[in-house]
Amino acid sequence: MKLYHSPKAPNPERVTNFLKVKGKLDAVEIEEISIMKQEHKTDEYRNVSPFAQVPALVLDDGTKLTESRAICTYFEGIFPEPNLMGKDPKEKALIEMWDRRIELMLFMQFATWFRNAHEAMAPLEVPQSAEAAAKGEKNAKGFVKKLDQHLVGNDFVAANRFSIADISLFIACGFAGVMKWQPHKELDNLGAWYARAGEKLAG
Ligand SMILES: N[C@@H](CCC(=O)N[C@@H](CS)C(=O)NCC(=O)O)C(=O)O
Repeated sequence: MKLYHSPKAPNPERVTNFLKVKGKLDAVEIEEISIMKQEHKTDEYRNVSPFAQVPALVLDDGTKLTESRAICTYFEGIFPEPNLMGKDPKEKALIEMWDRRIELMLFMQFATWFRNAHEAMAPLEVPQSAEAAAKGEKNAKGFVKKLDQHLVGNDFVAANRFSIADISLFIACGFAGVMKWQPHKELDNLGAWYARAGEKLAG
């Protein structure tokens, strides 16, 4: 199977870090797609990913998976250990709940801010909107404050153990630096969690 990856871009990094924690990075052939060079906009790549986004996973039978969480669900199924998406209905629901919140209330909001404010994104976000950027920034920063409170007494984001939700949040915190924002350095509980999650990701 082949994974289309853009190093440093947060959604692809969620998938490669998920695989890394599983110890299975070698199980996929990786092809790098440069978003900055707009390689994801070619007809050839659109044939893999109709929305021209990275990551994408193409299975050996030709099936195309083009949502990072769906790709992780597939990897969780074929590489069950260590479990990262929940072992029973309650854990699965809690982990999905937090991972979706991180995706919708942090990733999406941060992306709106970054794409509408950063000069490197100008060719991809036409036209950029200062109003949209301000809204995304406010929403992302508001969510992270709530998350910091959630982490009082919780070592990890969901179900009292390391999971895909921690991987998503860790990647988001690191990527926030492109807007000179380091939420884990501003908020104490998030900072302590960042150190714990970093240890798990380092193996
Ligand atoms: N919902 C998708 C989002 C994928 C996505 O937005 N990927 C970004 C990189 S982090 C991308 O391909 N951006 C290129 C563009 O928007 O032109 C997923 O989770 O995989």
